[in-house]
Amino acid sequence: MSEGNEESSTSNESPSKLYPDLPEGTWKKGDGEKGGFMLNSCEDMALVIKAADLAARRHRFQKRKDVRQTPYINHPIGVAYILTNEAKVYDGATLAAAILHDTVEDTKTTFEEIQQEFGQEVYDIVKGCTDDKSLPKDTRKQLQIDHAAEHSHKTKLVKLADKLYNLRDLERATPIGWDKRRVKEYAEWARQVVSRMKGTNEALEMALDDIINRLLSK
Ligand SMILES: [Mn+2]
Repeated sequence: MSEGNEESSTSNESPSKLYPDLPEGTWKKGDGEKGGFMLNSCEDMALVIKAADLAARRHRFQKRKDVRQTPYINHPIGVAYILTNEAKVYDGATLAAAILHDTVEDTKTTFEEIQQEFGQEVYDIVKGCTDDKSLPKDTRKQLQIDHAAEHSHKTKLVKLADKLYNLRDLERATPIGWDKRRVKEYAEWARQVVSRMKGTNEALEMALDDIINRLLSK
């Protein structure tokens, strides 16, 4: 057995035993990495599951715009998964908000409900990710560009992961009713929004740059 196995042999021990200096219910992934690497408490996990339950119920009759009519809920879950898997974001409020980010814009869910059930921080992030659908589409798109730089760090994370998910969908298959020109327009608009949120998360920004460049050069 190599020395490298020593560490993994202790991996099923309670994290609080491994890191006795940390408060109950939290532990750090790796040692001494940035603050964003703090793993969630049980309360955070419960918040994320509660968000998944509400989002699944509210989006239950909705489909994505692809030919295969993918259930809509695949999108918010996928956005949260981009955050944990690629951006290495484990903050409970950010992940719950990622799962809920389209519930107010696209279902009967209200901001008041999000605030009451999930608290101020999740509410703030969801609010930052919600377009005012009473405005014309072009205005909404322009407002996203205009306000991109003003959002909180956590809101920017969800917005970047949302864009990345949508761009990957567009690259995989052109949605019903879309042509190549519209796909390029979306990529160009995404480039403008994303460029105003630089310095938020390196992994997300690199993945976004790559896919936007690919879509624009097609
Ligand atoms: Mn979305």
